[in-house]
Amino acid sequence: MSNKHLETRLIHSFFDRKKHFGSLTPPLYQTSTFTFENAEQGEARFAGRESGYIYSRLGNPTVTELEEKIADLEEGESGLAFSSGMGAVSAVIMALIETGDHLLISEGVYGCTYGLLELVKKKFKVDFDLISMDQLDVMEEKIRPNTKAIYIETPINPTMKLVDIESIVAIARKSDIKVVVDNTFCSPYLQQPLKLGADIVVHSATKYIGGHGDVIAGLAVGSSDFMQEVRMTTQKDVGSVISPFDAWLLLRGLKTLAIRMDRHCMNAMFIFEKLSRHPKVTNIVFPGDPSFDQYDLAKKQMRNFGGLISFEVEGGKLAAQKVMNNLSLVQVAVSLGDAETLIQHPATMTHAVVPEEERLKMGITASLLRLSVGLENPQDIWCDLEHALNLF
Ligand code: 3LM
Repeated sequence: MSNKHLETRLIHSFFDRKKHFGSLTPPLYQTSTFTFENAEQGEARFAGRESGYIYSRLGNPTVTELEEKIADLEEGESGLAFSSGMGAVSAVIMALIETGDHLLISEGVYGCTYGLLELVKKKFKVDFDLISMDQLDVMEEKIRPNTKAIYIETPINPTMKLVDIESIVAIARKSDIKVVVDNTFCSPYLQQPLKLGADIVVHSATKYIGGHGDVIAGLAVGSSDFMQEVRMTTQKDVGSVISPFDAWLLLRGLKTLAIRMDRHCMNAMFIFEKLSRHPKVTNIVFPGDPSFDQYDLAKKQMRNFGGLISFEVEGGKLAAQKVMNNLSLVQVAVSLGDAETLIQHPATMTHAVVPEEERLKMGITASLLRLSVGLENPQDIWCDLEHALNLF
């Protein structure tokens, strides 16, 4: 379907409606297993001589529809769906590494991704270096013969720093190093890392792709060979598969991704302009800020600037907590990309697991708040934020 615009591809399906009574939306195959016509057919399917479904951990038609759709949207060869974003991240990382390997990681990643890296370091002796991705010469120096992959987020959760995907890919290409991009903050509507040369894209689909705060899920896209390896090893045998119902909810969420993202971006720009003029806001990071030092990069690799803003208030943790406690419309919650505007305190919430020294190097201070601007009327969001800031 790649010859149509992304907005159209988000809505239309791959399945053959004629085979499903003309059903407009993809049918939900809420089944754990699939019956065989006879023993021989079961044997042939297990042996791979005959295609067809066997058991929903190995594949399910509703899930296939979602996997084909995300591959199409990211313009990759093959997609896979998982029971969470961490399911996608861990399956991809585990498929890439062997004991003794080394990884380069953007200085700043989601807290549980950092936790996973610490775990594989301890259990499987896979070392990693956190690198400030704007120092490309330092990065080249850190590449070892056993470096398997460069894993980045852009924008980085929650510091909103960007990583230049094309520059990273150029360095990785000099050796046989895979580039993995966590595209959660953008969704394929705002950024398509594979088109910039990355090898694998992962998503927490819990966020913008689901968009309604009712699903925990993950997605990954890459070459057919690599995704098949993931499917048959770190997904099938480890077992982090999405339920058919959650896949169906994501297919529903995707239909409105483009209009939701446009509104998230518009609202975030409005809130950024207000927040940046507020005397109690001491620092603000938003890729759409014309004075942001990566503004040109944001314009180059993103379609628009996204719905997330991070900002600091004077007075450290207590001041940040007071602001959160003074809000009433904006909800104090982790996660992002939902219709509701959400605020959280990364140092004590999403990134609490990262040791303080690393956290500060990443730019996650005690004063930092992360705002996921929702779909409400932006005046109402600002009214609530302004009130909370004025009160502390
Ligand atoms: C959060 N983030 O509030 P799930 N990659 C990125 C993410 O932001 C996340 C994941 C992967 C948040 C979740 S914190 C307890 C809540 C960039 C999740 C993992 O497994 O679907 O949660 O995705 O920043």
